[in-house]
Amino acid sequence: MAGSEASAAETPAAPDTVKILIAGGFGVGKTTMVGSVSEIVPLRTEEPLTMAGLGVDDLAGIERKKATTVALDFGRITINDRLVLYLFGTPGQQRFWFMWNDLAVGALGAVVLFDVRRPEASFAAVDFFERRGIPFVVGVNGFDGAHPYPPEEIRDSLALPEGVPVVLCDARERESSRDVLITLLDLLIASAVGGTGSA
Ligand SMILES: Nc1nc2c(ncn2[C@@H]2O[C@H](COP(=O)(O)OP(=O)(O)OP(=O)(O)O)[C@@H](O)[C@H]2O)c(=O)[nH]1
Ligand SMILES: [Mg+2]
Repeated sequence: MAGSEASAAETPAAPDTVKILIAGGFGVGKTTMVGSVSEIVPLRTEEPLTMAGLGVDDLAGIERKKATTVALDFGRITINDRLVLYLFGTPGQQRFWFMWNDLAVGALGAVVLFDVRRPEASFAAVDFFERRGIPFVVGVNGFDGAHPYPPEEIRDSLALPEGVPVVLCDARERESSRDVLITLLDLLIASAVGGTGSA
C-alpha cells in the first residue's frame, strides 16, 4: 500500500485547462489564428463559399476568400506544465451568430480579431463580450503585414474601455498569435487578482 501511496504522490497534477474564444467578424482571420498557434491539427468546419451565397455573404474587401467557418474551429496550446488553453474559433457570418452563445459557455476570455480594412466587421463581437462581462483583447490582424493605425486610434474607433488591450498581430504567424494569447492571459490574471472583470 505504501508503494501505491508513493506513486500517487509522484503523479504530476493534470494541468488546468482554460477555454478561450477566437472571435470577430466575417473573414478577419479567426481560422487562420487557431491554425497558426495550435499544437494539434485543428478541427475545422469550413465550407466553400459558392454562388449560392451571392447577395448574402458580403465579400467586399475579401474577394479572394474561398471558404468560411460554419460551426467552429478547435485547437489547443500548452502554455506550461500547469496550463493548457483550448481555443474555439467562432463562425464569422451573421447567419451563424446564434452559435456564439453556446460557444461562449465556460469561456474565460476571448480574442476579438479586427481587420482595419473592414472595422465594422468586428463591432458586434466587441459588443457581445462587453455585454457578457467576458474579458477580451482586440487583436488587430494586419493583412499583408500592414498596420496603418496605432493601437490608440483603434481603441478610440471601437470606443473600448481603458482596460481592454489592443495588440497588433499577424494571425498567420505562430509567435504573433501566441503573443495575443499571452496578453489575454495577463488580463485574465489581473482581472482575477483585482476582481474587476473586463473593464
Ligand atoms: N494576407 C493575409 N491574409 C490573411 C491574414 N489572416 C488571414 N488571411 C487570409 O484571409 C482569409 C480569411 O481568413 P480566415 O482565417 O478564413 O478568416 P475567418 O475569420 O476564419 O473567416 P470566417 O470563418 O469566414 O468568418 C484567408 O484566405 C486567410 O488565408 C493575414 O494576416 N494576412
Ligand atoms: Mg473561419
